Amino acid sequence: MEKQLIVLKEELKKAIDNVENINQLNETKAKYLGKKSSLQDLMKMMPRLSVEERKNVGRSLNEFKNYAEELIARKAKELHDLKVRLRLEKDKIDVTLPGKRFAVGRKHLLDQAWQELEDIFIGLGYQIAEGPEIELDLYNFEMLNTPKGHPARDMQDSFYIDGNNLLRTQTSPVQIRTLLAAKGDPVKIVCPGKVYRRDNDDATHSHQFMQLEGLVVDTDITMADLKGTLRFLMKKLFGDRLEIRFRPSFFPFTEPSVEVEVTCFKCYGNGCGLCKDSGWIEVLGAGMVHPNVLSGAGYDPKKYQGFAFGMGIERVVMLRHGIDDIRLFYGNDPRFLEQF
Ligand code: 2NL
Repeated sequence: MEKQLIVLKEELKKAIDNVENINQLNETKAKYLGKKSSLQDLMKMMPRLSVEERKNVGRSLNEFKNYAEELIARKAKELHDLKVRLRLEKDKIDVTLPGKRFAVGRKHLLDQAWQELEDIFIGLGYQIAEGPEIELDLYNFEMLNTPKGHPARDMQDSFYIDGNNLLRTQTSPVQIRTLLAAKGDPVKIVCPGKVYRRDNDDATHSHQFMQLEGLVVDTDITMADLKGTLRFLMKKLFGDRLEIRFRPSFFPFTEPSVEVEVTCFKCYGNGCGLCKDSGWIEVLGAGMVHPNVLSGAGYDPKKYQGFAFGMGIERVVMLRHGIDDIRLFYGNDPRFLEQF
């Protein structure tokens, strides 16, 4: 019996050594430990042995079984490791190879300015209001104290869709819509957005550009509020050292109306090419909301006052960066866009 087991061990060891895959290993396992194995045959002899013999044989058989199981387990692990190694070798990637570089885009310069302007006004407690780009003549002109035939319409001669609808020439119609919706309550908004005018495109004009208009309507609003607000805005945009000044102007929807100028930020008032030796640069238009606009939108002009302003976003950005051609904004040339 002992001898038989020693031979069996040798045989098993050889068989396992020759195993090449998991199927073969399972077959070998069945052959040496399974129901029809010689081990089972030997086990079946046990009842016929004496107590003393049974103890010894039992121990030997057990020892064989442990030996066999350990060999099989070790082989199973070997086969598994081999499989993993082969797989890793096959799937190997060289992480030291240079990769493909993806170009990272950025926010368009105009979007940056748009966002910066919104942030400034949100900081002052304003709401942002937006509206449609196809507008009623009623909101774009009529309710802004600019009736049909008014000479001020010429300056923004427009893209009409039909007799009543046009591409908005300013974002003021959004402000009219806001006033109508507020039904007599105070309003404090800025309206950024695209506007359209039948301009001949040149270096500083485009048939489509962006505007930011502001409107504050409440009781006790004076021109001092307008001046303080715009002075703050100009300092944020062009630098703290600057001052602003008002010059008389005309808009149908404001009275009085002003052009707002800032100290030339290139020469600081000494005179240079940028400010045409005046020391001042014109940036935007503003004024106190015309009583006709207030009453037309349902506000009693004796009780309510308002100030309003409007500026071109492109113009502000061009001034800040010394950009001399508005068409660069819309050309999508990365050599231009990447600079900002
Ligand atoms: C410009 C400057 C301006 C306004 C826009 C406005 C809006 C309402 C009432 C009164 Cl609802 N005014 N907006 C005021 C002054 C100037 O834009 O150069 N526009 C042609």
